[in-house]
Amino acid sequence: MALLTPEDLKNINRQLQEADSAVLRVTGLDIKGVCKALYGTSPCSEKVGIVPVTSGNGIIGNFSASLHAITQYFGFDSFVTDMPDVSGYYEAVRNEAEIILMADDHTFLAHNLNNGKIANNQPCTGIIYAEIISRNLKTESKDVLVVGLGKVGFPGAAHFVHKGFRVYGYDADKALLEKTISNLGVIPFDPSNPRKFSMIFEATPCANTIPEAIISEDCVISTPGIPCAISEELRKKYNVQLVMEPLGIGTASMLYSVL
Ligand code: NAI
Ligand code: PYL
Ligand code: MG
Repeated sequence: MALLTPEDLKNINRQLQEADSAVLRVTGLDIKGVCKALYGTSPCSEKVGIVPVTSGNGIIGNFSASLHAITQYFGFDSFVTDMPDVSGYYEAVRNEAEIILMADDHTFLAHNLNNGKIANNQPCTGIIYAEIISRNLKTESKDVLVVGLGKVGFPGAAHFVHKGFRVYGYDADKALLEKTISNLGVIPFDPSNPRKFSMIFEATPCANTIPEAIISEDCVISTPGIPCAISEELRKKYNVQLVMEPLGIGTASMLYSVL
């Protein structure tokens, strides 16, 4: 998994507010509204225990603090444990956490201890970023391009298929593309024979994966992928509506899904 850096998480509150405005412009709902529509749940000040994890590459500066800010932003009553790892988990439960948030280098989970529901960040991120595009008010088109069909992109593509979209898919990994074609029935997209899209969902760890030839005017690009999939120059030139944020939207999706 591509790991976040402390730099990615700088000014998380401002990044969340900007993402919320972008989601509102695209869908007519804010992030809370999209989550509520998607999962049929709403937070009620549930107590969330955030447990720092030292294994693998270790603590990411700003990660737990960002989760604290994000959970507060969405109406949860959260705290970061003093201790990491198993001791931190013990501390969270002893302090009456109802939901645990914790991440190592492979898995970022939300576990609701009251109802047993558990969520993984990658599918939850793919689904919410796809849901945002599927609620695009600006076009009647049902054509969407998904770039990157990995652990975030594949569930996003599946969500579009489930919602009745005509889904075009591309991944640099040919085997993964073939698997997605046969499992989901997506239409393979050939970058050497491009066409324009008004909706693009991108989930790769690479920059500039969206070339000019596929962007239409006022295109909506929804991308959890870090770094950004499109250059600032192209974004301005095509008046692209960009939904991109490093942690909060996916975390909200996880939390609403376990309520
Ligand atoms: P993954 O490694 O499972 O999938 C990435 C896919 O992108 C791979 O299948 C790879 O072949 C493909 N790819 C790489 N370069 C490409 C290119 N130039 N064109 C087309 N396909 C290309 O990774 P995962 O877990 O799906 O994460 C994707 C991105 O999303 C990462 O940058 C990750 O950090 C980010 N992420 C962001 C979150 C958020 O809340 N904003 C949450 C979770 C992940
Ligand atoms: C959750 C993100 C989204 C993108 N990449 C994922 C990532 O960076 N995962 C690793 C998270 C590790 C957190 C660390 C800590 O500070 O507790 N163990
Ligand atoms: Mg996110």
